[in-house]
Amino acid sequence: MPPSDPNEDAQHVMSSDKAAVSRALNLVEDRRLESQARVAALLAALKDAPKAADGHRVGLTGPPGVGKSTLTSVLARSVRRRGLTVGVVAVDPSSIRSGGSLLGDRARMSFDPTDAGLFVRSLATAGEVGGLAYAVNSAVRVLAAAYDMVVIETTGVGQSEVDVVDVADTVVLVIQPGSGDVLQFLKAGIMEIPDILVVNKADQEELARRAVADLQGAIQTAQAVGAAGGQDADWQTPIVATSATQGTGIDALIAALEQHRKHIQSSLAARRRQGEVRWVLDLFSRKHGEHGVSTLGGPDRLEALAKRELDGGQTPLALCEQLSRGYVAALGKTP
Ligand SMILES: Nc1nc2c(ncn2[C@@H]2O[C@H](COP(=O)(O)OP(=O)(O)OP(=O)(O)O)[C@@H](O)[C@H]2O)c(=O)[nH]1
Ligand SMILES: [Mg+2]
Repeated sequence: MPPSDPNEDAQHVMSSDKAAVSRALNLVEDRRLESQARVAALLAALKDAPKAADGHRVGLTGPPGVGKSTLTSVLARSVRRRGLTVGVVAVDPSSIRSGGSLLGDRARMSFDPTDAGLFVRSLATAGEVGGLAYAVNSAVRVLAAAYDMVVIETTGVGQSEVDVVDVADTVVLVIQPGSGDVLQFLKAGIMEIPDILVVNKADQEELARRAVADLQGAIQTAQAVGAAGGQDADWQTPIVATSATQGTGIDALIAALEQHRKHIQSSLAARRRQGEVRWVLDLFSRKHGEHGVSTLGGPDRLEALAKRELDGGQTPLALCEQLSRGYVAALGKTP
């Protein structure tokens, strides 16, 4: 197959051509050097996609088995009924360990394959440090250029390889009733307060009611002590009870999402830029460690540099490669 023209590919992606989006995501997953250059060119061509600016990137995260995938499918269906298009990417870090083959099972979603306004994809990538983070960031950019809403499903609370905060406008933490961990984390200020908290499996009514009340208390405490930096002081994290299997609470979830999207509207560009800066720095330090960071002048200098380059129009992906090259060159100069 002859290499395609990235600008042409970008046009197809921006017109929500499913086959083109799918090809773009294949490319994103492919970490061979020659593909990386094509990804960079494609992302550069997608940088000013009109949909990307207006869209909503929703991160759905939470412990294994709480119902994220089930919830994603009912959410997507409801959003579609409202006339908006949806792109979903399900991330499974464990697929790295298992060689990437399990992934299809992970996203237990039911979707209408004939719906042109709905795209669902699981993401896996083997090997290399930060490979999945690369892939997710790029995949979100591709989907954001093509669809009104992008949903990113990631498993995990706390230290996961993919920090969904870096790529999502709105972070939704999904938990199930009767699970104490999240409550403890919130109380102890270990966890960042999500933008929206969902108690799924609320068909277990009594347990769900208690979970909502407990969480309400924990969030109030956490917000009162100003826990988990970087949060909006003037946003009250709503707690939404849903049953993904019974389809209840979905309208309330959509209302909360819309409200949060509206709330961040005026700071959206700055928030996304901050996320990009964090993503670049995280990835760089994961790849090159403290030595890499100090060689390039320390965290503050690196952050300022990243912000300047991104403000200047550099894509995060290209910036990462540029910083890596800078580090390698600096190493070469060290006697
Ligand atoms: N009772 C009840 N069960 C649910 C609900 N939502 C999901 N489940 C069930 O919970 C199980 C896990 O659902 P998934 O949607 O795969 O959960 P997940 O969070 O995506 O799981 P991982 O991706 O493996 O972390 C399945 O058996 C679902 O049918 C719900 O609202 N109520
Ligand atoms: Mg899942």
